[in-house]
Amino acid sequence: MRESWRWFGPSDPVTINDIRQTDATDIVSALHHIPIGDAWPIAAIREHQALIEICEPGRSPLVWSVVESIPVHEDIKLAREGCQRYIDNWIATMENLAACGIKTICYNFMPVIDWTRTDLKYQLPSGGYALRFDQQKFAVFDLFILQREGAEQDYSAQEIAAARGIFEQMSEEELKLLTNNIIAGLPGKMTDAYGLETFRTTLAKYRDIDADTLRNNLFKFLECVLPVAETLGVKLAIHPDDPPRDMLGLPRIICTAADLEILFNRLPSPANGITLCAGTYGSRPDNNLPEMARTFASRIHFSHLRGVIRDTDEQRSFYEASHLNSDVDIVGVIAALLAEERRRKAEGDEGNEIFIRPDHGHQILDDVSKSVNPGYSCIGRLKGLAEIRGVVKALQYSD
Ligand code: DNO
Repeated sequence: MRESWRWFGPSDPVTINDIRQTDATDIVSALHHIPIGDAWPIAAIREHQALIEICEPGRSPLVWSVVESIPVHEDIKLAREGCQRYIDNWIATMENLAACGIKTICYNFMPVIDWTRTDLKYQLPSGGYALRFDQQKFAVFDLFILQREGAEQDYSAQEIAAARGIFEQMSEEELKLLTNNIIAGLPGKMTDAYGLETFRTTLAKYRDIDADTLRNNLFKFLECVLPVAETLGVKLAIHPDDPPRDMLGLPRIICTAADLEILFNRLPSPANGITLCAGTYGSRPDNNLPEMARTFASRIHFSHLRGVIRDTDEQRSFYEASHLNSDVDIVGVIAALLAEERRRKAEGDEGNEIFIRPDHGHQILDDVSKSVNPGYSCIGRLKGLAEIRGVVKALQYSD
């Protein structure tokens, strides 16, 4: 198991030398400054790699091992005429990364929005802060701020009334914040930031795209990408849709074990793999994470370890809990990942380790007064990593 840490590049308030002090060995990063749809040139990849890998003699080395993510242009998701150009660019990026030795690639196929939360500073009983997704606030956005055509059909009369009540209580400031959280996107997002009007226009492009169509568009994309990935020895790791269900009238197709079965039955290529994001899949009560980790073990190249606690009365709402105390059985997931690594080793595939990273951390201690990318605090993530590391050691000891 390789301990990795996400770095957003030179503007990340958590520097490479800070990360070095966590004792993580691998870096997860991307070229966020290159416009979505363009190919990443080798020179730009090498420049970023040098920022990560060149260090003073005697210091612990860090390696850029995982890309999170190469964004998939909306035209590919929509299978629009002319999208082949973007697929070719995506493949060129993958080839260039492989030429630089970076061969584990996370990506996602979420239309229009990437990962989404309604609250970025949800206060915990400890006084620290977490990220939260609140279904009622999301309904406020959808029904009363965005005023999406047909939105009322997606909510019960009771839900609409509750959302109206909340909307009427919210200040201008709060409404603006909620809107920004949803349409401006969160760090690491692989979609553009929108204004309300462009957001509506972009959503409208998906009017005729249902889940089957979107799935077919993913297959068309992968049919072009997988053969090249196989030749290059690249492992692709699709990230689930977060939160894992349809939203804003958009289909979301990587949400459950059943979705993954469909993907692998259709495209069994060994290059076709997943990012097991425990927190994302775990925000649905019908996903059993240790079981998913065992079922799809050979497909897991990368894992985001974190947990969520779902509201008891509204299971679609959740907050990001501490890494080990949540509704997600992280210890069970880690045990399954370690078992898979033992299997790979026994079969002679020793170097094929799983990259894990402590996903989103709380904002605690010095994080609170610093500028922090939501979810990507230093101390909060380090606490998560330390807890995960403890579990790994304990499980390895008892083997
Ligand atoms: C959130 C992340 C996502 C993820 C992309 C993967 O913290 O897990 O931003 O990086 O959606 O493609």
